[in-house]
Amino acid sequence: MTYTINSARSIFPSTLAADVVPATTARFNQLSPEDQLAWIWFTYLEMGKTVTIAAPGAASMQLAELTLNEIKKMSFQQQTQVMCDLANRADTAICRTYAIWSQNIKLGFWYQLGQWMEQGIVAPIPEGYRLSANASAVLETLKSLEPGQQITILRNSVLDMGYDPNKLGEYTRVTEPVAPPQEMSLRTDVAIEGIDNPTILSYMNNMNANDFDALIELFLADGALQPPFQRPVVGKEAVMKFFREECQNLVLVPERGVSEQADGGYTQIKITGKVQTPWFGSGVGMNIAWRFLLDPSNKIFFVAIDLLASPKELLNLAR
Ligand code: 45D
Repeated sequence: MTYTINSARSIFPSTLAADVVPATTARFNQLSPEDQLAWIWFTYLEMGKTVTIAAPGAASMQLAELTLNEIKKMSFQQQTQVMCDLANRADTAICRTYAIWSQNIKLGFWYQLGQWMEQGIVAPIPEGYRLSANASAVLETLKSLEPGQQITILRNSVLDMGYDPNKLGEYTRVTEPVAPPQEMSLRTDVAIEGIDNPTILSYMNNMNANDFDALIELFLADGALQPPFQRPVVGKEAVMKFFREECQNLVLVPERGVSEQADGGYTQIKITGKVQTPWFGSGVGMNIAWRFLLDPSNKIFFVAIDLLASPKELLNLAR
């Protein structure tokens, strides 16, 4: 048997992903725009008790600066309208600008608005705003989740905002500049209990060093990478674009793994461990599994990254 991307997606089928994340996001998306904004605000306050968001790099803020300054000059009423438009995915100039920003620029934009809301520069959520019963129920669900799951839901709510980019026709994404890879002398190597496969170790080490040129060479030309709760990104070029746009300054802390022969001389390897995002640093360790399928020449044909259902899943290396 030879593998397809589709069949590769179901290696290590007993891996339990945090399905509560897309389920909660779907419930959030049913709320009214006003409720969505207030919900995010209360979530942000709630999470602020235990974790802090790190200020984004100057480069990503600069790309949102024109829009931020425009909003800063508006009346409270206009500002509230802009935020509702974004939640509503309306067709406005700001919603169109927002639509072509990369993930980190969108997050940086809201980071700044959040700061300004706290400082009274941008319209706050009205004093005494009462969430609808549905919104309160979604907030209660969120409170019961692990921090890694909470920040993923918060991120989803931001990424889904703005005008639908699929309706834009042709456009060029606005993305942060890519920083050079970390200098060799500063790099550290991961150690993974049960794993000595050089491709896997290089994957982790190159990602941690932001060395995407070396990282992409570990993949087959038609290789694929599947981020949590997403469709696979297929082909070296698309995967490289994804690395450059969304993977700068991640910290991968793989802990243990299992490796076994699969059909046709392939090798399947499952690794579990933690991942930190630059937005929350070591304050939030997400529980992650990587499910790799390597071809007979030890190149990556497929890798899925899963956000795990619970810390218990870190020990699940069953086939
Ligand atoms: O509307 O091996 C206000 C891959 C109120 C690559 C607000 C990976 C109103 C391969 C509060 C102002 C990437 C797949 C809004 C590994 C309002 C690989 C603001 C995995 C919106 C390991 C809200 C990486 C704000 C992973 C400021 C799993 C919200 C990375 C900010 C995960 C939310 C990263 C932020 C995550 C969320 C980052 C900053 C989940 C960041 C989340």
